[in-house]
Amino acid sequence: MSASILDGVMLAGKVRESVAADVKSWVERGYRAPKLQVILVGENPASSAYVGAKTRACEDVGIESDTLILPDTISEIELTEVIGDFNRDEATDGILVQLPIPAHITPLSVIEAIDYRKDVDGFHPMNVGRMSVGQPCFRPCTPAGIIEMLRHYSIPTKGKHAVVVGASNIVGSPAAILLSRENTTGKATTTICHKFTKDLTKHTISADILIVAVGQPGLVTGQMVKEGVVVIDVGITRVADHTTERGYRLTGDCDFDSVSEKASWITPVPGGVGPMTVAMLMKNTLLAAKKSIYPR
Ligand code: L34
Repeated sequence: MSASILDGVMLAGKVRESVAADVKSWVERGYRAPKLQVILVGENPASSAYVGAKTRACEDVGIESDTLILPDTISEIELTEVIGDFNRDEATDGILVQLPIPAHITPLSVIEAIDYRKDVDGFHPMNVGRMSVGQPCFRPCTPAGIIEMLRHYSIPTKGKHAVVVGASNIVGSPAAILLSRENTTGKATTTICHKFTKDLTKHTISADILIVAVGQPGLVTGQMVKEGVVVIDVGITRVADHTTERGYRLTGDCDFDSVSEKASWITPVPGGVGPMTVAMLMKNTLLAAKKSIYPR
């Protein structure tokens, strides 16, 4: 088998078009445009690139955005105070602190400082908890984007074996929750693998759907998967490459050539999950502005 491509750029475009239309009618009804507040701590080049993609997407769909860049020396208390100001600001609908943040700050403390009604990343324990029990919530953008892709391409998940490699709070863990829930697209039998998993291949080889979110180029090879598997490669690592203009290329966690020989579907890197993450953020920000999830 030779895999078909799950086209994240195309599908993200569709999602953004639909958000843009909804924003337009929201504003035509007399409401102000939704506003996203991005907070970037320090100067991580990859983070700056992702935040740039997010603010361009906002502009594209009619969402206002502002990026506050803070020095990497900022204390946890100062950062939570800044967040408190945005929590209280009526004109701010969504708040996002781009991760990673400097090591002296505890990410979950910062995330918990965000008003969960403005937590468009879906990382706040309130949203994670509500997702876990199947209540309306902000779903994390990358997992929500993965679900959207599976749905768009009519890839069944019910009763399938979904294997998630990587147990992060941003991707792996929430992806596994969404895939295993009975009340959403999901209903899959789900295995979560992580750095303590013994014999990774034993698990990946039985996957009908394989989601890899580790950040380790080439971790999964063709020999580790079965014929017909659907592969979602969330990894996006900059690997030095002096033949390119930027001096690097982006590489996923899967060895694309050998895995795509066996897979039925696969996401490319770039052009797969990344653009979907950005598109789902637009969707969440609109939901926040409309107070669709948490009416008040
Ligand atoms: N708070 N931190 C918070 N929320 C998030 O949802 C993220 N994530 C991850 C890192 N930190 C975060 C992102 O935004 C990863 N991520 C992200 C966002 C966008 C893209 C990749 C990762 C993206 O647009 N990727 C493009 C290529 C971009 C490039 O050229 O560098 C792609 O085609 O994959």
